[in-house]
Amino acid sequence: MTLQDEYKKISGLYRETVNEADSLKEVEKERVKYIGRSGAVNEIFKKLGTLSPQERPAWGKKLNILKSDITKCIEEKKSQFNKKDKAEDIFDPTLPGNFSTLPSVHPVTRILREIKHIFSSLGFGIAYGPEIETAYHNFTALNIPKDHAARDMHDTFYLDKEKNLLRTHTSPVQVRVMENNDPPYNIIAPGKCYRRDTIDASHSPVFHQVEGLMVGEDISFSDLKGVLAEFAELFFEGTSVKTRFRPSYFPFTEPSAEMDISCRICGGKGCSSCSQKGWLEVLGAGMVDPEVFKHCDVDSNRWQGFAFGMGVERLAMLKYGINDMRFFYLNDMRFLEQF
Ligand code: 2NL
Repeated sequence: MTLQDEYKKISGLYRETVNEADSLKEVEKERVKYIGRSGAVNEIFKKLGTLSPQERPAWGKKLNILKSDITKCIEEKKSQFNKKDKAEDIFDPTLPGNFSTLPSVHPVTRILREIKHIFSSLGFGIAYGPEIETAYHNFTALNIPKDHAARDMHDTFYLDKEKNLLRTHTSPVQVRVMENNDPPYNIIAPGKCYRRDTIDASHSPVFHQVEGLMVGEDISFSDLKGVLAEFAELFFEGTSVKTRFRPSYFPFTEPSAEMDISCRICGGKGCSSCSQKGWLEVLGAGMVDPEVFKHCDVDSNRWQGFAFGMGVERLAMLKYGINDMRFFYLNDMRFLEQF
């Protein structure tokens, strides 16, 4: 093709192809194609040498004008895309937000912390102990005889024939505190417990318990009632919860009692969540049996006091109105995100 033909072709073509580009990348391709180092215009410049000296200056001028026209056309096209990109970046306060979940504390951990905080405020210290226990600390020292139902293979995870096991409650922590320290005692023992239970709405083979022990020279059943009613008041804050104590039986306490709270759903009238009773059981307690003191070498003629035990999952279910314990262990984000 002659210089003249090529000039005609390029000058008639560039507007159309540049305007057809539908992205900045495409426009850049067009720029390289027409006015890049080895683009079409430079190729025409190379052919200036084929013209006569008379013709050359005029064609040189024409080619320069073509080059600057193409440059202008490309810049205009580019600025169109830039404007569009900027418009997309503008913050639109009417659009829905990006909802991201903030990290939160597991409901069982939360309740555990609340219980610890309340008893700390009432003057209790916190004691911890091993989850692998001896049958002696878990049963014998607590006056649970060898043929007692709780010792049955069905309830306990034994690690060997009969000596070591996974603790079935946190009472052995309190036994160890009494073994290793002189009275008075004023402690709680929070932690994981294990039982060979089938999972259902109210059972889990791993669960959490908080036990407590208050022993002194002048601690009576009135102190038991006062401390535990105060705990209920603080734990179920602001709902004017009522408490009542019913006689019960535990091998490690005498007398023994269970504490109920008035049902917060029906206000005590009776509904399906309290089995029409108007009351819900929250914990077990009692005066430490002298047999237990004897095992721990504590003089029961001088020292007396009370102990109690509560299930953390149970308290969490009561506080949050959850009817199935399995929610705590499924780790479904739709459940966990609510805490
Ligand atoms: C319940 C009942 C209870 C205790 C736990 C205890 C511990 C020692 C001595 C005497 Cl070292 N007692 N613990 C006493 C009464 C009740 O728990 O239903 N827990 C969920």
